[in-house]
Amino acid sequence: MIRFYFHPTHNRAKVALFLEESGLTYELVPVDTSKGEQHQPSFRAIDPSGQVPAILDTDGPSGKEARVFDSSAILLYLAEKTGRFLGQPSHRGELLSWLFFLETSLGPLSEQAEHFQFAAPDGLDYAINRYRREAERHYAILDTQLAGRGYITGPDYTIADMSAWGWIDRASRVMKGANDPLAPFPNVKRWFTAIDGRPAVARARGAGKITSSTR
Ligand SMILES: N[C@@H](CCC(=O)N[C@@H](CS)C(=O)NCC(=O)O)C(=O)O
Repeated sequence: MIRFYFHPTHNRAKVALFLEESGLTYELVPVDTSKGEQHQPSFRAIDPSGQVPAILDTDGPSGKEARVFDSSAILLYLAEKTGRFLGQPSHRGELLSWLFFLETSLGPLSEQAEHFQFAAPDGLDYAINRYRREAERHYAILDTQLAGRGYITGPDYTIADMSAWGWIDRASRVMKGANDPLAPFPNVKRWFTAIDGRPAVARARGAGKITSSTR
C-alpha cells in the first residue's frame, strides 16, 4: 500500500498520474499546506523538507516501510518498484537525463516565470523577462527532443513524460497572456495533447481534485 501525501497543487499531479497508470493501490493523505500542515512533526518525519508530494510505501524494500519525497524521486522509486514506465534499458541515460532536466531546469524556471508574473509585486520586469525567456528556451529544448518522437525518451511512454506533463499542463500560466501558449512548440503541443487524452490523466486530475485556482 502506498500512502500518498498530497495537497491539490501541480507537483502532486504527476505522482497521481503514475499511481493511476500503474494501478498500484494507494491511499490519499491530505496535507493542507495553506494551513501549514506540512510543518507538523508527523509530516516532517515523511518529508523533512516539509513539502508535498511525498509517499510512504508500507511494503518497501525488504518488506520494510520506505518514505520517498520529491516528485521525481517518487516517480523513479515507483517505476523501479513496479518495473513499469522506465522505457528500454538502452535508453536509461536518456530517461535519467530528461527526468533531471525537468526537475532541475524546465520545472523550476517555469515555476519562477509563473511566480513573477502572477504573485510578485509589480515592477519586477527584469525578473519576469528573465524567467519567461528561460522557460521558453527550455520549452524549445523539449520541442526539439520531441521532433519525430512519440515520447520524450523514444518510443515508450515513461516517467519522463509523466513529469513533463505535470509541468506543461501549466503552460497557460507560464506563458501568461498567450492565446495558444504551445503554438510556438508544435511537437510539445502534439505530445501534450496525446498524453492529456489518456484515461489515467482524467483519473489523476480527479484524485485530490486540482482546480484552476490551485494549479
Ligand atoms: N521539488 C519538489 C517541490 C514540491 C513543492 O514545491 N511543493 C509545494 C506544493 S506544489 C509545497 O509543498 N509547498 C509548501 C511549502 O513549501 O511550504 C517536488 O517536485 O516534489
